[in-house]
Amino acid sequence: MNKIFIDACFGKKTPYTPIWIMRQAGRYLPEYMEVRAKAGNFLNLCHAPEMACEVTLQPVERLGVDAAILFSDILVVPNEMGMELEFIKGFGPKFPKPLETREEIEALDMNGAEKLTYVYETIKKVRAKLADDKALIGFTGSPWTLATYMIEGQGTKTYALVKKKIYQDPEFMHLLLCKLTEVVKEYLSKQIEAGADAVQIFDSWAAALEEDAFFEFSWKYMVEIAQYIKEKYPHVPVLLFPKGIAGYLDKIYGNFDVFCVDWATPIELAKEKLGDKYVIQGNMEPTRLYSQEATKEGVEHILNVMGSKRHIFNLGHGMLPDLKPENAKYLVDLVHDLSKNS
Ligand code: 1CP
Repeated sequence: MNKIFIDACFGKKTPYTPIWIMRQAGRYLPEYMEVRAKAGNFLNLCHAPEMACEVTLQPVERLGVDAAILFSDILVVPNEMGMELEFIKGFGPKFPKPLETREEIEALDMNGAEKLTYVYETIKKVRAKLADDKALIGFTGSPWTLATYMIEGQGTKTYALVKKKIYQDPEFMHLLLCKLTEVVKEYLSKQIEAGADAVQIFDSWAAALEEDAFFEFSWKYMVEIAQYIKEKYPHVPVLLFPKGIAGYLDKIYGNFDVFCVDWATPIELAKEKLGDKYVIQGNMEPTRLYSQEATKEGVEHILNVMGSKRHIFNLGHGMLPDLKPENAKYLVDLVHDLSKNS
């Protein structure tokens, strides 16, 4: 059976515009909170395939989205490369011993992808239970976004530590980024072998970099990974999400299928600059979901611009935890209804 999300990724005509929502599994769903309480904490949940499978499927069942996204986190990769990781309630992720020296980079475990067996187990379980016409999206953080956390130790507003490395010791950065690129290639390959139908690379901190630095320290590595996956698995769509780089769209290049647009980039601009070359995913402003009226206005605008062609609907970043599930359902139904046969 055809998966409408996969057809859309390859630019094929589909009966309506497919939709999934970044962070569609998570704290806004009471059924997620129940499973998470059983798991004890977030990382335990990622490590338990049976429960991770259950929360991956929850938004498909409740919202009727066209794709599931693997429930995990980008930071399990550095964790399995040997960096201790904590998720602190009310604060977020933390690496208590961030990377400082080249020796520490050299000591990272290059077999990290082999150790992520719980992720592949989750994918196998999800694929076995998911309907044939729904896609399962695997994912990873980009080398740059992962490196940011590994050097800063946590989320940051200034990126001071990691950017200091870029300008004071670029070779340190490239050494780390090359290692992450190799592990991520293996990680995505293994996700695909386990049953992921498509893969998305999240570059959440792309906007921290000025143009030349973005292409040298982030995009180049994302494109290298995409090229590797496209050569090995041409039937698997690759989606790239560099968040916040509206100003650099003219210089985007590479062999991948879907360009994901953040909410601050006008969809008209993304379509004009990249719509002929790539399918576009995105990009409703996530807080519109607090109001059904604002949601309707946002959906109508985006669908009008994209004309139900070469487009996958999504938010321009993740769903917020205090959102009402019925508003997310309203969005999914509205996108399906309004894009049908148009
Ligand atoms: O239950 C909880 O309290 C944990 C909250 C949570 C969840 C639900 C975290 C901690 N991660 C996740 C799941 C997650 N993370 C998914 C699951 C699939 C989905 O439904 O979309 C995905 C794809 C991610 C990816 C991720 N983690 C990114 C890239 C996407 C993005 O949002 O930009 C990033 C940057 C992270 C790091 C991270 N993990 C968790 C938090 C709160 C954060 C962000 C922290 C920060 O802002 O620095």
